[in-house]
Amino acid sequence: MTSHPLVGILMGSKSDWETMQHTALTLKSLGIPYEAHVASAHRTPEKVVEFCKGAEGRGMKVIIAAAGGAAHLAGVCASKTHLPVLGVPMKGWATEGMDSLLSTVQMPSGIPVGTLAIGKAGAINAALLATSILSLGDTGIRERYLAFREAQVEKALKDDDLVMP
Ligand code: RP5
Repeated sequence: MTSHPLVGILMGSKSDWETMQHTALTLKSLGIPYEAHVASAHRTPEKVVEFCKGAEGRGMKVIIAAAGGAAHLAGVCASKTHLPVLGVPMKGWATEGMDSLLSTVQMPSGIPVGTLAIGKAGAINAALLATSILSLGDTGIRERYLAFREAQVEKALKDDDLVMP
């Protein structure tokens, strides 16, 4: 199994970690090496640019960028790397994350960001989508991802048993 980080998680603030820990936990559970950093498109733009420019050279395959409010982090990341960038809009703002969602998802044509749902669901799904992308070129990751999905089916079927009269 590869030990160098395949996924880079960037978040605009430490306050985003409460949500983004779910990305990290999901990647960990699937055996995907990652690294996570606080780097902001407006507070520390040079750090964001340096990270994204160096990501491919360091062996990374996917970048996950999380931000709230005027959430331009994912777009800035995507402008500095051709690697797939997945955006996770943070909740908890004046509009419950709609501002984050729209400013992450509404990229003008030419620089794509794959945007996930607001908050925890998006954080978990960003990890799963990253795993799906990685599974295209790694049979071990593919097997672990398929096993995860199968286990999820089994759990859902068991849950259904519980609610039957
Ligand atoms: C954004 O501002 C961050 O991504 C975070 O969601 C939000 C608030 O940051 P803090 O004021 O909590 O540091 O850039």
